[in-house]
Amino acid sequence: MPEIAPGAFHYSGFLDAGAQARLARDIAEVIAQAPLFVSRMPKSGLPMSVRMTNCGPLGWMSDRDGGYRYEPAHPETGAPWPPMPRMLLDIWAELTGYPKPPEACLINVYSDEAKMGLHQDRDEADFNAPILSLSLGADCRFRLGGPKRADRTIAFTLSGGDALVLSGPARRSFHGVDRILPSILTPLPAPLMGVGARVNVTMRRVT
Ligand code: MD6
Ligand code: FE
Repeated sequence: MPEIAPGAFHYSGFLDAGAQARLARDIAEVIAQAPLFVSRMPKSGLPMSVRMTNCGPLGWMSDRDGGYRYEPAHPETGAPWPPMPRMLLDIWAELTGYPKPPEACLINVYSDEAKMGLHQDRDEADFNAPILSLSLGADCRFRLGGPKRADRTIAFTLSGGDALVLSGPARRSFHGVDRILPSILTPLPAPLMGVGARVNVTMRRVT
């Protein structure tokens, strides 16, 4: 039932309201230590519409000259990323069963107008490890395709509290966020209120 395409698992309502509030508190603490920043597209230098930060040993970022990559420290403060909250490590173990812990956790913050173009997560050395995402706040229209950009896609609603695992054949599938759906009725839990409309965290193995 949660397998929406081979290797792609959508756990609708995985986090109840209490768990969403605890995750929001953990993410607010990460943001307090590692402020949100704006990554830029390689070459063009155009800013992405999401703001981001990271926790764990490595963090994902992008800028005009260095391109997409993982770094051990925040691009603006120079400080190492804060540790990954226990709750995220536990959920990784529960949903992926992968024998090693995630090395990177990217936190993306969407305004009502933000989106994320169709992309593959391929800056990691290990494609055998799944990627696990958790969402908070507003619903979004999420699009999932196949290993080639031109492959047929499906679209579905990803809501606050949902988990999504891309593993096996879906690990290399193109995916993106078409748009954030109206957020008045689905605000981010208290400690994140006002930061944006939607927060998504993705945990990965990198090396
Ligand atoms: C987002 N998610 O939900 C963007 N990537 O805002 C992703 O890019 C993503 O949800 C890999 C695996 C799961 C994901
Ligand atoms: Fe992705």
